[in-house]
Amino acid sequence: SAPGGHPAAGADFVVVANRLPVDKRILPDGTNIWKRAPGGLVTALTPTLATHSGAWVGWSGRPSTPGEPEDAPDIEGIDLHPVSLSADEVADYYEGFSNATLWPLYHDLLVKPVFRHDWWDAYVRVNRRFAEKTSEAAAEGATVWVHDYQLQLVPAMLRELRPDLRIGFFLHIPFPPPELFSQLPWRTELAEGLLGADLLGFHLPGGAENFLTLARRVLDAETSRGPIGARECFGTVEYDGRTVTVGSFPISIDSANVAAEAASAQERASQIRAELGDPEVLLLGVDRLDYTKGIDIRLAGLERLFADGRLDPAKTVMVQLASPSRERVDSYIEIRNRIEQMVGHINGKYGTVARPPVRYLLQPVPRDELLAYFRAADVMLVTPLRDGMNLVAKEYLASRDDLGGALVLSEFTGAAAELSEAYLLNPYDDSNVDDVIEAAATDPADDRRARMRVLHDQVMTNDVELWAGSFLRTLAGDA
Ligand code: GDG
Repeated sequence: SAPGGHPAAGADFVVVANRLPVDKRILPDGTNIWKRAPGGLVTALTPTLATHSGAWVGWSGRPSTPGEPEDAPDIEGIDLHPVSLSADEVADYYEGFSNATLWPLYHDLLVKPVFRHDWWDAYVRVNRRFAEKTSEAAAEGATVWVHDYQLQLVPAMLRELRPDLRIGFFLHIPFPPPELFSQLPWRTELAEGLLGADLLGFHLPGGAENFLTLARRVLDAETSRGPIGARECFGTVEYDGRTVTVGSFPISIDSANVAAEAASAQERASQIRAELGDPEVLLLGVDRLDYTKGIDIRLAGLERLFADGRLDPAKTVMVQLASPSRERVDSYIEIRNRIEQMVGHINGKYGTVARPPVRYLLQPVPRDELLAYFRAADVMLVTPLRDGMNLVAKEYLASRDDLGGALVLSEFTGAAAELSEAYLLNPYDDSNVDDVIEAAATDPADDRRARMRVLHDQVMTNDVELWAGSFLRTLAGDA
């Protein structure tokens, strides 16, 4: 160790996220294997990680047994640093505080958040473990990028351990208005945790502005008052003798790759349509099974359109691909039951034995298969009640370089701020839901194509590289 107590050698760029970019699988014979888990974040950061000496601190996705050492694989030049969590910590820090307290609180209280002091204690303990691991991994003066709501205390904990580091934090979900945030018994601690960063990034200007208001009200901090813009017009908070920059950085996808892979899935796309009986209208939903995503909203809309004779169940198929998520959290068990009941009801009432109108999977689908579905769908249904951004909408648009298809998009997604040519809807307004889905399914092909041309270009130009690049340049102070 160097005199400061931190490694003389170490990474000069460190990503800190709840999950490592790999999954740990245990084979029947007991041996562990690691599988690369490709996600937007890995893709976005791979160039930066490769040109620097890069490290990634995160959890393997499985509880560890006490005493068992974590093996640490390396993938493509990224040094991986696993953080161990016990089964109790998974229940209290991850399923509890992160996903039954913060997640619903930051998503408009769609379900009632649970406030438990023992969960908070686990959250503090696990955040400290992440901060310590990061401190061990980072070289003198390194840049550290901390991600998301599970790790909001890490910036301040890390600054205390390592004042030499440049620390950025990005929140992938909405940041709520102070009126909601203030319900948290630990609102002051969380706000202080975040302010350990040099740069705080949010998807939307509104989230950044919510944070500035909160810093004034809860911490009595001095802040800028002017409006925030996407990747420009940053705000500031004066706190603890430092200036923290606050900004909006709308995330995106690896657009060029998605477009190329989707184009090569065209044959499979035609096959999918044939397998479904060549419907006149193929509607598609792709989501983690989560109550924020409004899967129930689109099913209810479909049922009303059938009931009112506005769509013909004999000529319409809706495919809903849902991937299992947070399956032990009560509110996720409830939404799953509700969705499955609705699917059964619609198929029972409007289907035939040979042709049920709704096809529902509760399984993760391989990436190339997913892109083939995007390519096959006439209408993509993205109907969340609240969503930080929504990458599915952007992936669908990138996939359609044939300019086919139509995107139905909830106004309550971050993506709606950039995608004004989409078929926008208010998921809380039943008749609007019905009108917009019907329009997207039946508008003249030329109108749909004109919209898709603008939307496809928007996503091709504003990709994840722009997101990561603009965040990291701002963090470095040379935006
Ligand atoms: C959070 C925020 C924000 C889904 N099912 C399958 C599958 N997916 C992939 C999608 C997409 C990703 O998962 C989901 O990303 P989203 O952005 O739509 O939603 P969240 O998981 O809620 O993400 C969100 C995001 O963070 C980034 O900041 O946009 O607002 O909530 O890439 O394609 N992929 C495969 N099979 C599936 O079955 N292969």
